Amino acid sequence: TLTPEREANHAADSPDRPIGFGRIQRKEDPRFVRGRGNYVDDIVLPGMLHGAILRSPLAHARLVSIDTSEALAHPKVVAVITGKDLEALNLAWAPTLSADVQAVLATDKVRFQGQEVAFVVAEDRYAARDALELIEVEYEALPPVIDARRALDPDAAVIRDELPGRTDNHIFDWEAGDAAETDAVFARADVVVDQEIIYPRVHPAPMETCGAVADFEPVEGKLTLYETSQAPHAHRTLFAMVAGIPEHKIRVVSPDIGGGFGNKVGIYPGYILAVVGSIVTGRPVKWVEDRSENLMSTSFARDYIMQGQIAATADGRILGLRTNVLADHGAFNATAQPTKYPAGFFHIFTGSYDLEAAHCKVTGVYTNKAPGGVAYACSFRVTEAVYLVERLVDMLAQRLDMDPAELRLKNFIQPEQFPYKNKTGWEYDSGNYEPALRKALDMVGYDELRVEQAEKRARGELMGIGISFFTETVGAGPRKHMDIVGLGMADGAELRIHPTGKAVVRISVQSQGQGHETTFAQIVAEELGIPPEDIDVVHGDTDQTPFGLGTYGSRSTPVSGGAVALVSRKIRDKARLIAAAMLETRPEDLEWEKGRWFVKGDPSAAKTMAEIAMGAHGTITLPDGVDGNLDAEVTYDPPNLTFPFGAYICVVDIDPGTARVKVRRFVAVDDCGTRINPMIIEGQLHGGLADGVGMALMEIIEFDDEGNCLGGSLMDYLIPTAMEVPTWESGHTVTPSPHHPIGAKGVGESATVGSPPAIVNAVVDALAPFNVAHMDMPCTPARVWAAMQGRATPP
Ligand code: MCN
Ligand code: CUM
Repeated sequence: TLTPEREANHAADSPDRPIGFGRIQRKEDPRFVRGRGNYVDDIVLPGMLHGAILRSPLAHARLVSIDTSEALAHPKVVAVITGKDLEALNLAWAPTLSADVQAVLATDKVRFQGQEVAFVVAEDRYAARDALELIEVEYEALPPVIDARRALDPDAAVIRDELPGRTDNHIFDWEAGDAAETDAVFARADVVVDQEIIYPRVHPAPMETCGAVADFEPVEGKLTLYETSQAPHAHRTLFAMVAGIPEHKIRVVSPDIGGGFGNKVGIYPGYILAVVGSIVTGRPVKWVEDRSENLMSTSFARDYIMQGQIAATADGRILGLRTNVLADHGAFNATAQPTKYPAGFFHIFTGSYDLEAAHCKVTGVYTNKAPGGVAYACSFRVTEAVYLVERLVDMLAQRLDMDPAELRLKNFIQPEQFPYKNKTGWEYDSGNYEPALRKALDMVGYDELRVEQAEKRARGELMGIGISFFTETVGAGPRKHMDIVGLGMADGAELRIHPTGKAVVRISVQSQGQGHETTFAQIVAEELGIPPEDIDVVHGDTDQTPFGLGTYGSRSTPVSGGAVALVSRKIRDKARLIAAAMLETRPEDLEWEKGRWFVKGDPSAAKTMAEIAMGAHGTITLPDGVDGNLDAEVTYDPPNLTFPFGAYICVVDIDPGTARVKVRRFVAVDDCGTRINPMIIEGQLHGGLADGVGMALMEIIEFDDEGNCLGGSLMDYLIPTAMEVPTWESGHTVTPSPHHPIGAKGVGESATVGSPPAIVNAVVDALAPFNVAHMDMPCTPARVWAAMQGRATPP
């Protein structure tokens, strides 16, 4: 049987589908379901060579020597590049997105298992891989720093000893909120809950791994780079700065992308090596990593050790929150986030509650692990923040013997308090939390579930109900507060209406599966009344689209969505002037109705957008100041971020014999303001909820004492399948953003951010008979079993 959602989706392509916002089927899907997508690995250029990367087997070692002679003698090998070669070109080190540098190929030391050591370029992929085994590398092992808690010990090996004056593994200290005020609030609290909460290292593991095809044309000096990128324009500027190729001679193309989830924000050594390979050989070079390379060397996520404290009165009024975080950033600080915020947007850890004080401090450290840290639908670390506060609130409820829903309802920021300034510097744009939570409670049948749970407990069965309520902050800018390596976070849009009334809109953001070709056409359709199928959305090619910072932090709708609405309105205004000339009346006498301008009081005297477009390109005398054609462009600098929110409730059953957790039900009520395409929103939520099940129950990238990565394949790094997830039950409320042109807030990361605490809260709730107060993710059978035995989490 079909869920109501699926039934609605089946009806989505009915002839009376909306022109504008609404449930329409995705324009991009016909090519995907027919296998006609065009991914980086589908690109084949004449004379193209293939690159492969030799990676370090050790986590920390001095590089003594590299002998490439045998590899070079391989009949199909065209070039072998080492760190020494790059040093000569001044390309051995590249700047990261966090004011650090990262080795493109190791020169002095290797600093994590899987680090890039040499690059082979050969006639085919197999030969390139074979030749890797012919390279002789001599390493001198060094003690690795694996446990972030040991990284600052005086006797810890210094990982970044190549940096002048470096004597330890400390990267940064960052804080937000008021420490003294928070201490005072804690001092007068009746109850304080104090818990170490770990958000383990996980990996976004997109279906398509990272890759690039570099094509350097030596006569023109033009580089065309096809790459898996969430931010083609920012990448182009960085390539110009790193490689010294003038920016107008670089074209970055991100074709179809098979999932990004933050994994494709940064610039990896492989991309740079493909470029160097093409320059050196004079031929196009393709580099595509395999699954293990992706899991072991590209941007991981989380890895936060959080000591969290929550203070409240005896009757459940939350007073304050405080946390001290140790952030493991791996061997190079390559996290991607606005410059001002080394811990991303973690300081929204005050959540959805009206507090008197809050303070957080984050310390970043180097370890001998892969770099990264901001990925996997994290909204710049709101994931960690929501997990922390929602676990602490649940622990407080347990301590006070209060219902967790009740406790949340009692402490929510109230609707009349918006725009709400929180204690760490955010201004929440809008919110109305209670109806969302009440709706979720109704949908799940909360009271009946608690009765069922009590009955089951009496019989020795383990059933848990977990709630989480999250507030996100997504849509970075504005540019004056937010930049990435100096590039202000604003985005452009260009809209061109062809003479026949068909349109093309060019945007600076880059879809990796979010359905932008559909939803951005819908924004134009809503504003201008042109059917979405008549609007082509162009993205992912720097030669064809306006500058902008790209897709991450669910910023496409909040930022580029705003740009597209405004550029449409610019066209609508211009169309009014042209329509007035065509109708021989004054613009003030015209009224807009979706798709046409008509004379006030005489709806039959009207010009449709198509007629106006033809007029704009035709022979009529245009009014003064109107320059013909129907084109416009804007750059949108958002005044603030948007603050979507949601109420999630999870029901789990735990097998008392095997400790296996089964997610029986999951209700998600989301509020992302104005909804452009409900079907796409549900798709985003379903994917994010599955992520949540993965992180809560299965996924972790662990290391042994030597620094061997234990999550380097999908045999070891478990991700959920249809077998592990329930049928999602979703609902929504609508609280528009007051500052966004169409009132929309981002939604792409909401479910990944909001769901893990609901699931862990449910697991801990199920384990109440065993007096479990907290357990760390992932709640695998072994860990749950240990918790049931009253033992600490097993390794
Ligand atoms: N949308 C809507 N109405 C709203 C908000 C959004 O209809 N009020 C639609 C948008 O128009 C868009 C989609 O929902 O088609 C997601 O929009 P948005 O929230 O703006 O997020 P982005 O498009 O910026 O996508 C980025 C976000 C991030 S940061 C990660 S990580 C993630 C995610 O999207 N990676 C994804 N979802 C993903 N989904 C897929 N399939 N693949 C990924 O790599
Ligand atoms: Cu943090 S993952 Mo998304 O922002 O690309």
